[in-house]
Amino acid sequence: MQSPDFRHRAVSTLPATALVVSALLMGWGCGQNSDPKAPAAATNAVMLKGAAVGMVWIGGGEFSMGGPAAAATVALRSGLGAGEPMCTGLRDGFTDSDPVHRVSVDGFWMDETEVTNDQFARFVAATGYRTVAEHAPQAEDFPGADPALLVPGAAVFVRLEGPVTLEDSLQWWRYVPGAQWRHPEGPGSSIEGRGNLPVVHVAYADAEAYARWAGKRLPTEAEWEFAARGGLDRKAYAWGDVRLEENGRWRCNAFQGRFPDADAALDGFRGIAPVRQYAPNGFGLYDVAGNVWEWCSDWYRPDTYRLRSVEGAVVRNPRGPSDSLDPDEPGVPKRVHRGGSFLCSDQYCARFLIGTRGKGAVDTGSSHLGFRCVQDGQSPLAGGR
Ligand SMILES: [Ca+2]
Repeated sequence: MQSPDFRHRAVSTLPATALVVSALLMGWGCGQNSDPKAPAAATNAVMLKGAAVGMVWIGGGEFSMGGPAAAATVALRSGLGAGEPMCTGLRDGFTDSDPVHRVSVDGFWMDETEVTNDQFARFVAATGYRTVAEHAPQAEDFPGADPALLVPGAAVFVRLEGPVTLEDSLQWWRYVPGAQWRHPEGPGSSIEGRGNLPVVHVAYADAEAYARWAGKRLPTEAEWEFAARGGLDRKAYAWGDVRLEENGRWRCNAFQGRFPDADAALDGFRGIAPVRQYAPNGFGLYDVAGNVWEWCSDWYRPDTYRLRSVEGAVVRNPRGPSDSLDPDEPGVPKRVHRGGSFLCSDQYCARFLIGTRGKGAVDTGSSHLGFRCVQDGQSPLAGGR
């Protein structure tokens, strides 16, 4: 499931006016497919440990971006239990990741894992940086909100005692005053002993600030997907076409059981997991599916792929549209999220499907949203670094 745009919405909605929309319930379109006539992925990506510590060289290449294709979506749907709730994308198609189209990206370095609490702590210690969640929302941004609610805080997933209908995501998300990266569940919680967990409650500006400090940048959506596919061509998942579990082996940290109140944690984790708990993908990247969503630098629009694919040519190094549009919240600038989180399941949000897309308001972090960075450079094969 996707991060709620709490900074924009929860604060406004806590007062009586309820503009409770659910990016959660919408943005999950499953993409229908289309263009599988494109040649097989001609990736030349090479996994090499680089001079950049904790990064992998992604050699770049051409690939089929988006999906899953319509036929693949039907197959995924047919594997679900009869009568169970179903992610709207699986049911109706992931429309914003359709059509599948050919894209190429140049080579780049990418963090092997999501940025961890320990890494983010070093950045904060060196710079004194304060995240968006540590600043009070400004009254002018939330007209009509109760001033008492304009306090620093962030969106936290809360565990419910029993089943609920899935129409209103604010049943399981709360704007928690005092929640921030050091206190992921709010005051009283801490990251003590959680240094190797992905940092969360990072807004887009926070992720960018870290990246700049580290001499890196956030990935474009195309770079992210190219890397996450790990050299596989048009597969449903980062590891191929088998589902999340096979012969007792789990592939990523997601949600099992009845969403959102009964996470069976069959994959070993209820909630967020440390990085590197599951096998890496073909390029040596960990947790590209599940655990926490990851920021990409592209603005989000649902029509990006459709407009991009009109010409039929290979799109080289796309950086996304020049502006953002989410028809459900047209006034809220949003960037792309990718990879899904520990809250994803076939019942609600199957965004661990590697071609699918998420989105989020740039000023909104949450307890299941993090990031990883990339860095420009030369291939180690070219004797670059
Ligand atoms: Ca899990």
